[in-house]
Amino acid sequence: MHAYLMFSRYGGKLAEPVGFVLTDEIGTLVTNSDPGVTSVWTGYTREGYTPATDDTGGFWSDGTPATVDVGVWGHQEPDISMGSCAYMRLGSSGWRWYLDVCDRPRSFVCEATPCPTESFRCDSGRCVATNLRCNGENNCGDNSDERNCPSECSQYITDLQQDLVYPGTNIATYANQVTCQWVVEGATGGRVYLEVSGF
Ligand SMILES: [Ca+2]
Repeated sequence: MHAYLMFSRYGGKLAEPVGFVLTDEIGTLVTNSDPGVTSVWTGYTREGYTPATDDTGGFWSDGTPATVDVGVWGHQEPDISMGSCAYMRLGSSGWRWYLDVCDRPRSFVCEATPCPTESFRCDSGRCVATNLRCNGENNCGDNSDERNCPSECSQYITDLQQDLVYPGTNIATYANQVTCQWVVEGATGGRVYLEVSGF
């Protein structure tokens, strides 16, 4: 869990053991870099997950939804009663994916390098200084440093359980002639009712 939190805080990503082939290749990389390592944390966790319609969900280390189904190797694996964090272990039949309690000390394997302290990871993977985020300039090149800024007009809205009014108390008045991009994401099949009352 410490690895998971550290990576998500700095925009890194622990390896995703999606399927037999990828998991085995990750395991080979680990073994080649340090032959003494026979188990490593990977990027899947169920910590903080609230089962809704099924009980197989969780998250990758970048916060995106995942499911234990994607990396299952054998019948009824992995056993989700064993813990909430995923690790890979080298056994007689190669590397396999298991779940364990999250606080055990263990090496970990990443597929995206975390950005240094005081920097922000762009969607493109590039790192820019934290103080360039939400400064009104496109420093990332893909504008990802200017999205979801509390004081800017661009917003990513997912909580559609209730009526939302923008600008509300949580969004500042923005300057004239700025380009705003609002992304509204709701449940599949749902409808978004948008009303513009004035500019
Ligand atoms: Ca910027």
